[in-house]
Amino acid sequence: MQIRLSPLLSITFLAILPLMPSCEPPVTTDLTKSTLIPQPASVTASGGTFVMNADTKIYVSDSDEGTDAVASYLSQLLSPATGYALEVSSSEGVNELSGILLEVSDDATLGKEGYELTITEGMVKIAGGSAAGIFYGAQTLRQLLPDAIEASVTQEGQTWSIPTGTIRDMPVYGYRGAMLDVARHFFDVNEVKRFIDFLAAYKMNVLHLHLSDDQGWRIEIKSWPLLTEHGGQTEVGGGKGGFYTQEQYKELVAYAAERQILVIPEIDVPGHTNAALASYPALNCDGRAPELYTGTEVGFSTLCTDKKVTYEFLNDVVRELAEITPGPYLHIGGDESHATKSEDYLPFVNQVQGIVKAHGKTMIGWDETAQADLSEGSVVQLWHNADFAKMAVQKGAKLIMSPANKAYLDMQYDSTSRIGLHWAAYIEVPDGYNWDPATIVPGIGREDIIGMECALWSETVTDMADIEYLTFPRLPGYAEIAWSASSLRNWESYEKRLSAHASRMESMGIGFYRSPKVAWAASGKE
Ligand code: TNX
Repeated sequence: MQIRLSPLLSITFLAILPLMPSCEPPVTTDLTKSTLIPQPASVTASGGTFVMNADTKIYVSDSDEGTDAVASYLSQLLSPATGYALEVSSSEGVNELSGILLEVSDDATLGKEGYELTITEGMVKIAGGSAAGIFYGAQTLRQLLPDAIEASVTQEGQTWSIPTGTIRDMPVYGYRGAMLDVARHFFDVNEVKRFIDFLAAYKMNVLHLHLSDDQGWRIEIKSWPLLTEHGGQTEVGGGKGGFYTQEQYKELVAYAAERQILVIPEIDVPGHTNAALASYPALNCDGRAPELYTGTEVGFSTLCTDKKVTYEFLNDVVRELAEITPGPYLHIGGDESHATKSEDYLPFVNQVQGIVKAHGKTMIGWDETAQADLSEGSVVQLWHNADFAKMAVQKGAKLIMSPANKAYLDMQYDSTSRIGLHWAAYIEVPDGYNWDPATIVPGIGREDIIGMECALWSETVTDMADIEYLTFPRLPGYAEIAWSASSLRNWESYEKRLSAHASRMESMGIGFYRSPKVAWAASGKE
């Protein structure tokens, strides 16, 4: 079909062209109009602008621990697009500071993760409760700069201005996580680093790595080398799989730590263990190793819970993982163990909990583990069963909220989404945003919860483009749920801010899902 415009219509069309939005969004001088995600606790504008230029320096005080690292992170973050050196120097003895100053605040009301960002025409000051707070202030500063700051090449002719005013901000939850399943499909070190960068940009602070499942074992365990030599060699669909050496894992832990992100490793037991069972016949009750598995069924495998070698194996795995994991937590899975006899499941979880404790770590388990004798401090991650969550709270445990029908990044947006599952729900962008961890399960409140985590299971996720498509634009919403007070959150405000983030995501090279549920700002690039 051909559409012809009448001459009159085309003239009218030409006449309105100059009124259409240009590619460059207008620069605002009103800080309260900034489209920040997550929404900060308070914003006050003063109507001017600070302009970053080739002479701008980043100052740190010699006495503040950890701020050096944040300063060089910030310098490296802002350098590619600006082309500026953004030299880091000591604030000591400098009379007329002009530039960006990072310092640890003595204002206890900020908490460790809070910050105060004060922007005047001559100066940007980020005062944080600790290096973490300063890091989050730096992420806010990043979002206040024009979207082009995300470009990987120098943006000639761009003015790097920021509206002046003050932002005071701190998170509601101390645990703001995302899980990445590297077992169903393997993602290499660089891909995981990019995922970590996504989390950092939205002030999330936990990366939960699902390191083992039926389809693959992804972390080198030196005392049981076949786990990766054999069990790491494939993935869903029969691809070549892969694994991280302990050195590579440490590299990821360090990369995450530079971004204030804690890595929580998960070894899923006693179910979801076909890759381990295929690697070591002794772990099977009948002493016979199954074939490697490349399908997507769940619930068919189990470690042999009454063999001594099973616990020797787990002790070695937990010991080696604990040695390379500086954070306090180890996740032991525990979900969907349908092949484990029910009378064996609880004693097994109790025993694994003891092993985790013996190696100085705190156990996290999926909600089924609430049935065990939870020790003080153990944490339960809700994914589908509210009764288990209540049981956990009754036993004194704290919860991480990951309800599958709200927080699973592997759920399709709608029935037309090119990848993803839908067993729990279709999760369009507003559905992923419009809920509150503190009210979603009746009887469970704010005080029972340490935070929330979204989860990207990877049965249908094969590469970075797939990760980006399912993660964006939902991730910023999960970050806001975990960071911002529920009284400050509403869809109308969030939708506006998210739509303004489209060109930012484009500059970051993120191939995001252009949800029809979001009125995207015209970026000129569609
Ligand atoms: C359920 S959530 C699982 C995973 C699957 C996921 C797919 C959970 C603890 N177990 O094994 O990958 O659904 O959405």
